Amino acid sequence: MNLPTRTTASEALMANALRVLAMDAVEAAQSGHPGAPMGLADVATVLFNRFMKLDPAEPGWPDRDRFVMSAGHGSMLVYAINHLLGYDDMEAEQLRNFRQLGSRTAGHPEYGHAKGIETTTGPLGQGVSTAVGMALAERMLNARFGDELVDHWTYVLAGDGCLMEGISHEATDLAGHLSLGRLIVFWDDNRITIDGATELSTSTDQQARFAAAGWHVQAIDGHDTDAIAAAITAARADERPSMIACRTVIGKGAPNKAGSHKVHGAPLGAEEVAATREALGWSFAPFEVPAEVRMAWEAVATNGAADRAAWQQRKGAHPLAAEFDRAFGPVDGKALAEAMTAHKVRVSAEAPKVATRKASELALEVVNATLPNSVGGSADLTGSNNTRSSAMRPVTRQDYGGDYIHYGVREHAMAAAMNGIALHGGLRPYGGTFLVFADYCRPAIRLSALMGVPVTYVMTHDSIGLGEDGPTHQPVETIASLRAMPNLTVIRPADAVETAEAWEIAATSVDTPTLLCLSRQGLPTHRRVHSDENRTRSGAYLLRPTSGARDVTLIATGSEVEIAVAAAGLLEAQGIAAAVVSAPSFELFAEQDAAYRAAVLGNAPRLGIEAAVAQGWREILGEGGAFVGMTGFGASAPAADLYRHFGISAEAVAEAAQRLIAKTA
Ligand SMILES: Cc1ncc(C[n+]2csc(CCOP(=O)(O)OP(=O)(O)O)c2C)c(N)n1
Ligand SMILES: [Mg+2]
Repeated sequence: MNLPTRTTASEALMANALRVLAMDAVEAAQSGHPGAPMGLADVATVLFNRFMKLDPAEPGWPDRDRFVMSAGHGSMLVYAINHLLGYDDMEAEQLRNFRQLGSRTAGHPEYGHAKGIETTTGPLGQGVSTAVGMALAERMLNARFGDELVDHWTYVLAGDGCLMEGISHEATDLAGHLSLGRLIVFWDDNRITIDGATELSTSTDQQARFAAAGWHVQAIDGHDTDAIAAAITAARADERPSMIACRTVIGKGAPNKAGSHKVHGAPLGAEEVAATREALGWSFAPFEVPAEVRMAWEAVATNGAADRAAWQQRKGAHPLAAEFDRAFGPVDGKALAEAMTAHKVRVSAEAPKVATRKASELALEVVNATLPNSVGGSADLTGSNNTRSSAMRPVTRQDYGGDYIHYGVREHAMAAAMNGIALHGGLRPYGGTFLVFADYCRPAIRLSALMGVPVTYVMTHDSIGLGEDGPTHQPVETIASLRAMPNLTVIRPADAVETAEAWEIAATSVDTPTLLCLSRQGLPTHRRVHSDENRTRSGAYLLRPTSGARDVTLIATGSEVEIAVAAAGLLEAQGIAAAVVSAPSFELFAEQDAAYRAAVLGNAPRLGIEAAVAQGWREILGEGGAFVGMTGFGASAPAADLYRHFGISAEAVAEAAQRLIAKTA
């Protein structure tokens, strides 16, 4: 391969510009991490100067290379690079206002805050794992659209911390297994973390570890520009994912503090800043960059613009151009709504008694047949999560043309990889595990929510209703904890109709991830009269109205809606008018206007029913409300026995309703 040598003469200067900008911005903020940017400046310079394909004028260009700063505390490196590349939203003013309210230069790089930030990083290990999803998406789209349209690389800078984190072990294992050759990880091997030398806490042979997982591994001096370039060239030539161990000095350039954990996360101080300028021979004022350096960095952008123009031309003449644009464009919500309405007509007529995990599979047949860029998967629970629809076929290292990913027993990496797939664009991922293991992926779910990427989590076995597997597998606090997370839509559908509606919401979401809580056990179809309207979208609605004034309102979710309906029947026999509200999504209900919410909730006393803890219900139930659910962990037994044992039954609900009415009267 004939690799470009764009501007080599001034690479040392280009790198020093990054060092000084990072050092000065941290000094101005009196907060931040100068060590990693200064140590990684040479690696970053060679990568961008000789290899990266990007166009700051078109930051979303689908065939750009992806750059992930997994060591997110080194955010100033990203901001300095993007400033020098000429991104129009990363002016010097942004660097001067590093870490200040309202600036784009947040403490850690945040997706959506500024152009050229491919993913939010900071929670160590997430970046490298998200990048695995990006590199996988690249191969999957390459299989669909070919080299002319999809042919790019994912580059990651990861520190000691990223590689220590458990998620990186899951993710690198998966990347090696799938032989994601378009992924190149630079390990910032500076042997320093916050507490001091890495020998305090790790003895892992990282090179051996990556080699064991099927990676191509090299080790270089991370300050030798030619060695860096040669290693990247060799990495690109190898079919496997590559790890380049870059031996670096943290805070390189600072004469007295380099190499010490003291430069990890504190300003250098005026004296050391001056000494660094002196040592680097840098005579320019803070945020002043000499024209020669600026031009060298801008040449990278100019080259990238030419690459982008050539790609645009190729795409213009490509037979798959329209399909490609559709994959990267908005979801065809109209087509899905039509298909899902037809499905709902069938389901409400047939009224199957199925678990909502099975109903989810039925809905997925519709979603996946309608949206060709839907990508499924499960963390080794495919048969239990019902995530694989009939026409799906697995993605393998030999054939990336499939649309179903066996993530293995790696929940956290699955969630992070799904973020990466969604961020990459062109594909819409969903993936399954047991709801109780949401905690095994929570940090990545949190990033989906924070970034606003429309990933769908298919979480089955959502209560004690899973039965014999027992309390290790029975979520009780999980749903409440997920409802506490901002910008996550949690939906716990009650039957096959609500499940279809939930999938329509999830599959068309633009900037909110969706988490479906689905039952293991069979549930009756409550909605037997078809309505075109997606009632789940309102979050909660009157499922069983009363003929006259209500004496009590029973509000339930998921599998407990059946119990609420039965309890309403018992109460009716006693002359008590009980309305039943199905409340599949608290978040969607909170978005409705006050009049709608008041009409649904009514003025009668309210009783909530959910086989989970009461936390989070008060907003719906009000001060005077009552709750039937769980107060501690579950147990191992058949589901029906457990519901009886824990007092979650139609009889118990009817009694609780009577007590509530008596108390309020
Ligand atoms: C999940 C997580 N745990 C802890 C932290 C806090 N933290 C930030 S940087 C860091 C040390 C990172 O060491 P390394 O990756 O070697 O970075 P370097 O000091 O070399 O810049 C820690 C513990 C974090 N950001 N994320
Ligand atoms: Mg380190």
